[in-house]
Amino acid sequence: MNHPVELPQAVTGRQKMTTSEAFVETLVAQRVKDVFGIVGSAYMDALDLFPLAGIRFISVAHEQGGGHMADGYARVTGRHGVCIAQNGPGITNFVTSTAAAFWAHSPVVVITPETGSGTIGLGGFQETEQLPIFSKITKFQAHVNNRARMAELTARAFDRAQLELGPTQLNIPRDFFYGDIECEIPRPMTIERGAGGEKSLDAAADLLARATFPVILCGGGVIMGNGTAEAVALAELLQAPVANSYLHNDSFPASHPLWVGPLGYQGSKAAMKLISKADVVLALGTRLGPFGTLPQHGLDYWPKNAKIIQIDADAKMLGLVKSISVGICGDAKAAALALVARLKGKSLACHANRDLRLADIRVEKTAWENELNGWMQEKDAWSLEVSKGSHYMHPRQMLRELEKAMPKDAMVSTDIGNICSVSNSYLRFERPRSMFAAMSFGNCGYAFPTIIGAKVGAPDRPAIAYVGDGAWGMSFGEIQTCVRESIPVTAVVFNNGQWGAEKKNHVDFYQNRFVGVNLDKQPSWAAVARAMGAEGVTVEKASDVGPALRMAAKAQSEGKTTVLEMMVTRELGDPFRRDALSLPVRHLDKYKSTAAARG
Ligand SMILES: Cc1ncc(C[n+]2csc(CCOP(=O)(O)OP(=O)(O)O)c2C)c(N)n1
Ligand SMILES: [Mg+2]
Repeated sequence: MNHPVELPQAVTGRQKMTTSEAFVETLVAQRVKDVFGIVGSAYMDALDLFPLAGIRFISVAHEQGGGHMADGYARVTGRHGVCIAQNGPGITNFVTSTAAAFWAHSPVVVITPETGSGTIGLGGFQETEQLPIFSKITKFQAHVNNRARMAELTARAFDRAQLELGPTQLNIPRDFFYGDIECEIPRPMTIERGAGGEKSLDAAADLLARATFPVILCGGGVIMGNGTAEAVALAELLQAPVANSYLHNDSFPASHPLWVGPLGYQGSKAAMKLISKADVVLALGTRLGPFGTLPQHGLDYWPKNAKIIQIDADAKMLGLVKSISVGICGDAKAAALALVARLKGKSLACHANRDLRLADIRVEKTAWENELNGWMQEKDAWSLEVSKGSHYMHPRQMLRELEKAMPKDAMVSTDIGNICSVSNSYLRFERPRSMFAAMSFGNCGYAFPTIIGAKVGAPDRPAIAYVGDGAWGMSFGEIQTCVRESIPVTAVVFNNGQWGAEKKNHVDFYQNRFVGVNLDKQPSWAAVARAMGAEGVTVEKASDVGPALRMAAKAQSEGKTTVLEMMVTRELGDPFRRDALSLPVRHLDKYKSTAAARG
């Protein structure tokens, strides 16, 4: 149990209270226990009540970090993540984290106190229009336009975040935290989602019964809908291979014989080869995001002639990216159960060739594991050149060692960068709510604060962030939060002395004309960690990686945060955006020397 203490109850019945009391009591009713942010005069009257309301205020180093922490907290608990800050600059610092939570489908409530209603538009202090800024990165915006509506609108922001699975904004003119109202505190809405329409479920069951090579693609909806057991039951009934959608490696247990690994950038070749053979794909709880199904490893694997059944809780996602044969607007768990019920006892075409398909799965998985075992370093000319003579580790070699030493039940967040992306090949999980990658928003600086929030939500689980050194420069300030607030985590920092993912584009497309990609004169990140009151360890040898990770995980149980600075070569894996870059064309004489050579 993470939170053995009895949660305080909100007051019941219509009664007189201040608006700050109404606001805080609504948080209590919504079972809020932790709020991330930086203190500010704008909401001080409400903040003053937090301790007696049983709400912990976690004081962070930068509001963006606080927003990511709320995201990590929401992703691991399934409950709301909450962040708050000072009007104006504190709130604009939430923009990136809110956009990231939007694409991670995290129920984060972003509380944004704003300039006082009496002076809006006069250009006083810390004023900016706070609603337009968040309008495209939230699922719902509540603006408290009247003191009497404080509890109602606060509750709605919470309900909508769960209902639509994404961040919502609660905008409150700061003077509205003062004053008396009479109100009743609304109770949280209970949301029960269903399996989807009967006809579409029938059509899906019919397609699956006739499929000779069905493949299941498990997405974030399986995780958020707590539907792993149902996905396993469906897979076992069909004896179908199961791939994870991009960056949702925790959507199906990796030890299961039907698991074949993740699709997408640096994903599993076994998953790609098997899905390419599918005649029916069951996309369970995935929006089939475009980046997640791009060709990889030279494989254009998406089965263009297969029938696609897509199940998503958000009706707007059905058929948006890929054309589908059947769209089911439903909850992944309930839909999987409904399909099992329909298919049980039916004669299934895929049972006729079951043994052949199972053998296929085994062959492809073994081949991919063997390939990974032999792929300890990158083999392109540039990587060979920069790693020649280096006594540092090969990134892949280090990632394999981390995988082997990964503590049981660990939560891992990953950042955006070349090495973090390559880690997609090596991250395997047994239970959902374990992998917190920076999702489609793809912002550097995501992983470290996100794992801090996850640790607050699940204090008994080992919490590990994978971060490139460039992204680390953006986010290491939150070590202060770990130390100050006693939130022990482990950051694994990949020191390759470069913004590697972008440098790879210079290598592949711009003939090594490097601009702004080398991270020279970096401090020792291990020494920085120690100076900030955490543990800091520099790791140079592959054989030291496992022991260092195990030690750092153990230190978490002693309350200590550790930064493991991994010294790796400058070699680089495949580029991120091969799909979006072109060779340079130049018309002006002045720039001709930078044009791609013809030929
Ligand atoms: C906030 C933000 N700024 C810039 C980028 C562009 N970008 C994508 S990957 C990357 C390089 C990451 O470098 P590092 O964190 O050192 O990891 P590496 O690629 O070296 O493994 C950059 C700058 C981004 N995704 N997010
Ligand atoms: Mg780097």
